[in-house]
Amino acid sequence: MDRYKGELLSDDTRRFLAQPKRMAIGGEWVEALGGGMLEVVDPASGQVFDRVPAGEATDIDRAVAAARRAFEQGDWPRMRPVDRERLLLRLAELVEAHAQELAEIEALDNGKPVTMARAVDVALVVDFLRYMAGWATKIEGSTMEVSVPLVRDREFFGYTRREPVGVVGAIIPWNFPLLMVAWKAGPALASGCTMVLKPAEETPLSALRFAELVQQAGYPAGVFNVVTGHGHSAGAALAAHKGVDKVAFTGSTEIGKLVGKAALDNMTRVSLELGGKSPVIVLDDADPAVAAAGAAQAIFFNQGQVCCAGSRLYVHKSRFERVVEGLSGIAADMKLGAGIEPSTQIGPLVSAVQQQRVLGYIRSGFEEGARALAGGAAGEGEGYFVKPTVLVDTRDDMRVVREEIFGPVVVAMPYDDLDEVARRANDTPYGLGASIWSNDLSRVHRLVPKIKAGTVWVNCHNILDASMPFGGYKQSGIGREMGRAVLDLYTEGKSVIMAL
Ligand code: TXE
Repeated sequence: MDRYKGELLSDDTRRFLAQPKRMAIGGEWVEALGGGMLEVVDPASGQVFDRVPAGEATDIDRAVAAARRAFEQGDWPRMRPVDRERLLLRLAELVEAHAQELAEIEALDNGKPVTMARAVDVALVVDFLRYMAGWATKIEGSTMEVSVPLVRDREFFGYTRREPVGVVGAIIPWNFPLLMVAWKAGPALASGCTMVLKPAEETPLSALRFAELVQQAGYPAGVFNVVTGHGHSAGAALAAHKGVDKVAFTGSTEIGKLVGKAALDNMTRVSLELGGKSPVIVLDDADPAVAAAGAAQAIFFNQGQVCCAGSRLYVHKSRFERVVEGLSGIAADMKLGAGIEPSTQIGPLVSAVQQQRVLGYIRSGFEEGARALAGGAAGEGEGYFVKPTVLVDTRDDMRVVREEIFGPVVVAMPYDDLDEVARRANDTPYGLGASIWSNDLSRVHRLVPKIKAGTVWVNCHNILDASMPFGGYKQSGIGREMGRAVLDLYTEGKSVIMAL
């Protein structure tokens, strides 16, 4: 465990790692009632380097009760919108001040390159919290002219209000642990909700550190609670809890369906951000070198563990050889290593389970006739590495083309014409993202409406901005996070009609 004491870690991170981990419930730092603990594993070495409480249903009960109290009593419900804005700005400032520490925690816990964690994950968190802070004072209703045919002799006045939905139960995955905390906490805290967060069992650390910063920013006790624990116990209890008013879930489509059903059983509002199999479509006018670099970034960013990763590459047949060659060259040159090493470009996958899942997909591709132009195997060493992999000779019916792999594996296929590629791009149960690579504006604009995906990028991929709604068509989910759109998920509409 020398790595964790060595020069690669800042003093702040070492201090955080050294302290015993407890859950944040009602302003207190508590152990799980059942006393259980979860081991936190370093994906670069397979070694356990920390432990967090294994919260269960009873812990969820007390966290929801704390969130309910904070929602209905005390300072939070009386707080002015401008004060909620000030608190969120303060929180953003604290995250920014601790950017390096948070990036190091992400790199250790998830395996992702620390440089990326700082430049992308933490930077996006800061931007998003600031963006949501601005909305706290801009949650508005409208006034209406109400006229009633039956009662013509009376005048009416109507207006709408948007009220915080209440207690939010947020369940998040391990691929962007801190960013997913912010995607749920930003709108919840801006709109006046309180929340209980259940981070992924693989990556609980940054959520706990974030909870400390929430406390430091001055939020009232019980507004933001964290219960660490397993999905099948703590997660399932949160999704089905009658005291929760809104469930916000990001994760697999399979679990998303369970969570959605459990929430709807109580008619709890629910938003789901789920899996994807996003196409990257290269038109015949695209510069092959630019397209190859773009396709590499689309799939290899975050080791391919991105819900909108560009995992299916469709290249016009006139450009196919050159783009795929360029992409394979980039893949072969990428430096694998521990996320905490500053020179690492590709870290390990998050867990042994995920590594085996991804290697299993690669094997199934080979069995069905695919060929690897790069990668195709585990990386060296103890960690859960998978080499960046480019598969060709794939057909549309293969599992590697149809199913979400969630690793650094892309399938590359040639196509003939635009109608064909639009049909094949849409031939998937998912619809989260897509990118089009071309400078031919007319054809790009004709293609965009045909693609059934929540985000279409043109000459870029995986670009996110706080102001741009993000979410999926089809089995990629329900609802849009970020942008103005997210406020609808965290507020309830009320129509007020008054007879004058
Ligand atoms: O996800 P899960 P897993 C996809 C990706 C990956 C696969 C499996 O393809 O290979 O899912 O990953 C909590 N009730 N994505 O198993 O299980 C769990 O504790 C309530 C895509 O890690 O969906 C965690 O907090 N909650 C995805 C969260 O759900 C439950 C990101 C996500 O875990 C639960 C992650 C239950 N019964 C995986 N079971 C994306 N779209 O970004 C688990 N959880």
